[in-house]
Amino acid sequence: MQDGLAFYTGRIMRPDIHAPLRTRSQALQQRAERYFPGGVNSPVRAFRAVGGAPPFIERAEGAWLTDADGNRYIDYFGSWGPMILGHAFPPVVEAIERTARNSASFGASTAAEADLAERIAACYPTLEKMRFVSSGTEATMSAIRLARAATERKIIVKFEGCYHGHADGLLVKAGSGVATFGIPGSAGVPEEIAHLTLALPYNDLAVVEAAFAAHPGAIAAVILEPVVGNAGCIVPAEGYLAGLRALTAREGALLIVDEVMTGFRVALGGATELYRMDPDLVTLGKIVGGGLPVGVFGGKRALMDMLAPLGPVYQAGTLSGNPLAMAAGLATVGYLQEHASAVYSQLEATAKAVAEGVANEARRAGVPLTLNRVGAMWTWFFTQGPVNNYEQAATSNTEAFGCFHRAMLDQGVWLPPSQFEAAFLSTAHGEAEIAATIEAARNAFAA
Ligand code: HOZ
Repeated sequence: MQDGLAFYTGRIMRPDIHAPLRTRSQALQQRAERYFPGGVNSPVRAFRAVGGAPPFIERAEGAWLTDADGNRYIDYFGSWGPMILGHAFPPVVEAIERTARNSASFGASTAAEADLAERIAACYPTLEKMRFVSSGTEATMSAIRLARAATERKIIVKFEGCYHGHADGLLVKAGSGVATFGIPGSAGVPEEIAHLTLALPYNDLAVVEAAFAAHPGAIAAVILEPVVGNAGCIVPAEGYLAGLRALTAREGALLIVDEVMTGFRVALGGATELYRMDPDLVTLGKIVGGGLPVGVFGGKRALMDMLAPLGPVYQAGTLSGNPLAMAAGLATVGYLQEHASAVYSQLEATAKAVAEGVANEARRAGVPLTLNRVGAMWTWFFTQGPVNNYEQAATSNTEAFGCFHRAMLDQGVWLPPSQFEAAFLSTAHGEAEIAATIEAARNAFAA
């Protein structure tokens, strides 16, 4: 065993820390396994990468989750991103309640769709026109269809460890659950489709240049997470994003910036604003729906007008622009817009305090750990680092991460249950939560 890494054995070393009882959660998991593969409706919820049974959540308020046994946890995954204002944020709850009284769905247009679009366009000038869909997967899938139609080309460039939802062509060397479970792609994706996706290392412009040289006039689009969240948090190198913009423009390919995770998270205008990007298409999700299922794709007017009913590219959805989702999105985006300066400076301060506080505890305990963070989105990689691409992220000691995760959970701190996911916090996280989290980490690292 290496120095300072005794907790790698899988034990919490402080004898006074015990896992709380989770008997109701365990029973609920057993019942769920009768109906759902792995007992879950999305693989990353199954805790397979960190061990232990996942607690079932009964309710949540602000920064705190309560499980079916009444145990409470400080939430650092925020429903995988959307809950930037904390759980059951009153203006969001009121907006949903008010809207539901007029019926949950019409399958026809409502004023709220343009109300939300107007607010989004004010934060993301690239989105001259947009479409609402019901998930991030739908948004990226539709953006790619549009890019192929606009360029009359077939090949898509993506980056290893980036995850853009579970559409066939985007699962090649993907992040999130695909990286968590160590599978190279997905069974059921025909080779002919996988071959149309080139997965390249992130943060390396030369390989993108080489791909364009190897496939002249054939690459329709480059899609990326501008700050990677789905391989854990990876920060774009200086000049990388601008370099991709210049390369794609030169080669007549489109640049699709997937801001499903970073949108309204790393800044009000997401990474597009933070890194002054000018992409052709942007995808959004998570926060923009305030916790309800929403995705958005949009971009330059001429491109978007290729969509039916104006143009030949087909895309549709029964629940697209759903009134409840629009209401939750409007309440969330409206609040963020109106309080942007206070919200984003608070998020930066609290995220910095907790992310660096835990990293300092690791350093004191002699545990090799690399912290990557952009605003209220970060990852503690259990490796010496640096971590600038998926290959480097994959050097992390995932067993150590699993031990750390269990030790934190048992002390009431719920981290995303995979080394290859980003942690998030909300405006509801305050000094008490930060202090309790750092103390829990100190205990977890105490060998
Ligand atoms: N897109 C989420 C973050 N990686 C994962 C959510 C899920 O797959 O359930």
